[in-house]
Amino acid sequence: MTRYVRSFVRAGERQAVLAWLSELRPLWEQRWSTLRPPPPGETQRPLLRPVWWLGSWQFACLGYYRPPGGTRDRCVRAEPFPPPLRAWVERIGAEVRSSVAPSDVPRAWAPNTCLVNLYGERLVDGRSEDRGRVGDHRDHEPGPVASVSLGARALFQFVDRRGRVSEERWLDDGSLLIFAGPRHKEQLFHRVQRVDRKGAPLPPHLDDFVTRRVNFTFRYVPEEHILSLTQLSPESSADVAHYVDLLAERSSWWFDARKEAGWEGSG
Ligand SMILES: O=C(O)CCC(=O)C(=O)O
Repeated sequence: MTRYVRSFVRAGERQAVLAWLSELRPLWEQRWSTLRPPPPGETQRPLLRPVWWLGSWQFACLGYYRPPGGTRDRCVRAEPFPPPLRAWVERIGAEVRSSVAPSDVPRAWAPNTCLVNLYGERLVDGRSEDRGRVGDHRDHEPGPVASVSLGARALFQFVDRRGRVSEERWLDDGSLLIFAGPRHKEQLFHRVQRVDRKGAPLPPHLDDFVTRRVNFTFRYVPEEHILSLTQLSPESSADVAHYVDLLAERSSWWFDARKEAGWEGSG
């Protein structure tokens, strides 16, 4: 099922989220470990866009959370949701309870992880490259996913495994989209086909990226699969140490987490 709420974000929340975004220095991750060869047939590449995770961080090089096989060493505890996002989570919970069949909502489901995706143009050697898309994929966290959009509208599509469009809709500024159930979570893939070029840039204002849309996807990862830095295997710790150094430069929460783990200077 899907449920779309056109005007979800309230004016005060919008201001508070824009203020939070203006301080954000998102991370450009590499898709694969920089210490081990990529899987056969894959080549190392940066992600298309910079990201930030809240609640728990799923580093691309650790392979993202992918039950049932990929649950160990995938999710690392990250900084908590800031107040305006907590308000969204409360209202998302109410929307989920009123619109999603209870059989599609795991008993302990509560959004405890949020991926913040920035869409726009990357500036490379004075040229601008459009980064307003995401390729076909599924979100493997159990239960509903709730997606809140700010800025330029995006064409969001559900597609089959051959990439044929099954459903599509424009996600407007300030909207909420919830998707849940076997068809939209397990059978179909989803993607962002393009992001409008209209509208003023959004924060953060970065040297090499002009942001025109920010999307927040709220997900649920079972608590037992969210690890502190010290619980990661030695191999995974080595893979993410450099990123944790960068996060510690950008966030006091990560600075403290790195210190608590005794990781200073390990990346
Ligand atoms: O930006 C969007 O609307 C969707 C993002 C997405 O597909 C994801 O975070 O998995």
